[in-house]
Amino acid sequence: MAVPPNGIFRRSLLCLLIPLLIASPCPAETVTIRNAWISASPPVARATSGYFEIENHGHETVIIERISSPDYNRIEIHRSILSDGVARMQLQKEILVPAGSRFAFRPGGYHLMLYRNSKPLGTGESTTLTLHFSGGDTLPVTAEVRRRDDPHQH
Ligand SMILES: [Cu+2]
Repeated sequence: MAVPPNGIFRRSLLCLLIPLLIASPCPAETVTIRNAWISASPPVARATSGYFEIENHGHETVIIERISSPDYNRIEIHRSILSDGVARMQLQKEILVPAGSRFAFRPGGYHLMLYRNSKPLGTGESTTLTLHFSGGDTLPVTAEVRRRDDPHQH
């Protein structure tokens, strides 16, 4: 990302201070996150998947550029697709949520791929997913570890 870390902090502080009356709202102030969860994984698995729903109440498109977590080295945004009858995952650069719309990460569709850096979290434990929006605004979200009902869905 082109924005240096201190630039991110400056922008985030601005987002706290600037009221929503002006034309350039900060994404963290205009979105609602629901149902954030991470799929429970066996101890041998290096990666697991995560999901949430985002609703953009604002008047501008919100762009999720990156997601981070203290419990995972790397989090990628993937999309599951069927190509010639074969399930594949496509790496996504960013997620666009137009003004007034919702976007859902869900099994079998868009999902987060989380590569852990320590022992796997158990069912009922939770972690923080931090959403990084274009412009530098960030939003921490609590995601609970749940069992996935359908084991082949990804
Ligand atoms: Cu994936």
